[in-house]
Amino acid sequence: MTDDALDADARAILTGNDKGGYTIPTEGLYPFQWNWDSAFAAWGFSTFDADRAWTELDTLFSAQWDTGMVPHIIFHKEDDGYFPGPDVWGTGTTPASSGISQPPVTAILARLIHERTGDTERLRALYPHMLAFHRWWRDWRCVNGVACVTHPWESGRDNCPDWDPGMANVDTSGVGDYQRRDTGHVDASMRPGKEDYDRYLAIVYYGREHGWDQAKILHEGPFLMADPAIQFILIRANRDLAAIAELLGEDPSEPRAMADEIEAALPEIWNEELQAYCARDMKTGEFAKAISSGAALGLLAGVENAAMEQKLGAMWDRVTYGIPSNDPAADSFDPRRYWRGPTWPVVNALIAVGLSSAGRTTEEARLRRETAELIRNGGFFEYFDPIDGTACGGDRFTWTAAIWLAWASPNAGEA
Ligand code: 9WN
Repeated sequence: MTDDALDADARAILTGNDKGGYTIPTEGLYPFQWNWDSAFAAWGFSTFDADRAWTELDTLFSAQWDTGMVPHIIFHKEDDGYFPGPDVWGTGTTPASSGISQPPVTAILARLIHERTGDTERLRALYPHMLAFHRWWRDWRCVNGVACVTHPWESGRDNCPDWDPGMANVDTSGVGDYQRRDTGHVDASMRPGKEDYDRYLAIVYYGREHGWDQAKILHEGPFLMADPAIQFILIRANRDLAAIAELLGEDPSEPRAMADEIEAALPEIWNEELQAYCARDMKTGEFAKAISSGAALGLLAGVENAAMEQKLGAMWDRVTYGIPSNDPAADSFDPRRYWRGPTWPVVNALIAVGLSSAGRTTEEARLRRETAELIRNGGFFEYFDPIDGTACGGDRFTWTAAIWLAWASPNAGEA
């Protein structure tokens, strides 16, 4: 397929996955609206339909809780094809939604969408919602500036070895039987294992049993780990929100202060042994055992650290295509099993946004070339084996199509 034909196919994927104001990540495997997937979808739409791009974000924020949280899944319509569905989450919201969030990339992408489309009024309408979302992260997920997740799904990097220390202490004795749906759509060898799922559910049940009481979940819940990716995303997202505030004539001091506070907490997640910023269990202090793509998102935040860059460079050089989700030198590396090794085009795109901002054009071009090769050879799949490029997970995937249009395609223009 030529690049022009790929552009056309990517647009067809976005419009095909459009369920009316929101897109699903892919048919079958993920039949609802997902938080960070939608932010990427909006970026993709902005290359050919500005109005539809902003609508995607408006629909996402229409499910925002009074607390400011934007849920990780919004169950607009019933569908038995996914587990756990709304009954399992039991949040009682309208529209039905899950009880946790996902990486807050909306401000980063809304700023890029605005640069492309110039729709200041649509951005203005979103601003207070994005600010409330960032405040929620500050109040309910940051511990003295260290950004944490209360469930691996909240990180968006579900079964990354980053979460192994915290997951090991999750009690699954009350979980009982359940029927997974994901392995009916894609090969089980590419998905998280049964033990992972038992623990995912144990954490969900805790939230439901405690009425999604945020203080309870943060201070007494079964899982609380510092997430370097969210730490870096929040630094960048708050700086972008401050820039948006300035553009709109609003006061940028609050998002700026949030960025500064989170950046000042970085020493808390510095792993001396690995010479990198790492996931860390906030209950035990234990660090993750390997460097992950979470650390690579330091480039998105513009955090400079020579020792870590050297480690990240070595990790990148161990594969052929893109930044791997887990270091190939680690025992836990598995090139096709979900977040334990494969590369994700969306994560590569986020890293590239940071490289572009820093004027690091050679590395940005390499990352773009490698990601484009994966898509040209394998199609618009969810993720890829970073060594041989095998396409994995769901096909005709919204966010892969979106980042092709907005970044990886030679016709995309600047990230
Ligand atoms: C749980 C939709 C989502 C992504 C996540 C990815 C995966 C869900 C799952 O799919 O997570 O949220 O059931 O596996 O890990 O990043 O947003 O594409």
